[in-house]
Amino acid sequence: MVHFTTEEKAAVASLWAKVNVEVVGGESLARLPIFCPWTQRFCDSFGNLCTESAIMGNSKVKAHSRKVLNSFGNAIKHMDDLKGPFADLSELHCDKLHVDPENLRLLGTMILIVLATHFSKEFTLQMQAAWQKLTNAVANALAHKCQ
Ligand code: HEG
Repeated sequence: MVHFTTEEKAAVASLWAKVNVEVVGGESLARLPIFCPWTQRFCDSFGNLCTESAIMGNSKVKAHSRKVLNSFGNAIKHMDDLKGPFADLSELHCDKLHVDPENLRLLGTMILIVLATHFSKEFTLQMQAAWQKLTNAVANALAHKCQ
């Protein structure tokens, strides 16, 4: 189990307070199929995903990304124990959707990239380290049932 220091928790929370979940979530999720076209196999029901602008403007991608980012908000409230709160989502992603755990990590990386772009001044090395720890921990909690 990863341990977050008080400073790391404070760093994560201070940036999270400024995050617009729809914008950051939308751009992060949209970047997944742009950079990793193979993930599109999960998006059959999402409509037009053929071009970058179609992905960025896709309302289902936006709605889904809001869900994904809100579950990061939930993670921030439970940083000392992510496994419990993510147990059901782990079952969904591993047993039902068969998402490759590598893609769970990739989405975490896309979130880091988007945060760094939006908050370039605040995204210090310390801030990056704290967020990277969180995105890894969330990916691990989600992948827990995939083994
Ligand atoms: Mg997943 C559903 C969170 C990565 C594919 N994902 C969901 C839901 C949440 C969530 C909260 C809604 C569950 C519900 O409605 O009960 N996802 C989530 C997080 C992460 C992630 C926090 C990041 C690490 N998801 C992820 C990746 C893929 C994926 C990488 C595929 C490459 N998720 C996926 C699909 C669904 C969800 C296909 C079902 C969408 C639907 O049918 O509405």
